[in-house]
Amino acid sequence: MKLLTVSITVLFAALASCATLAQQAHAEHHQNAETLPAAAAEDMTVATVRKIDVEYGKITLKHEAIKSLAMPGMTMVFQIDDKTLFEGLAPGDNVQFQVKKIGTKLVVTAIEKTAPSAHEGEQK
Ligand SMILES: [Cu+2]
Repeated sequence: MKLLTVSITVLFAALASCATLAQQAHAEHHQNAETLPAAAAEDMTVATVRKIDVEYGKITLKHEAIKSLAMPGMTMVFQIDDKTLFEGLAPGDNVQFQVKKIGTKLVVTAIEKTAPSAHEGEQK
């Protein structure tokens, strides 16, 4: 009976050290392995300009899914408070933009052309 008790104790000790070793190995693995690259620089969404209304600060964009707003791709009107953002934009332009929800409004805070649009054959 005593022998049994001893062997159980040994067994538990062995198990315990095994677990400790396993944990150490696990921790080392995580330290050495994939240090994840920094998150994507900016949360830009791809879109095509449909319509621009500088006077009222509105722009219609056919946009792809906006992750930060959990919004699927669609065509919709956004507000642009900073009118300088409209500079150089025209319907048909392919753009990337950033949008922020301010109150109930979706305001474009950054927008830039990603590729020359088809209508821009004419030189200035
Ligand atoms: Cu939308």
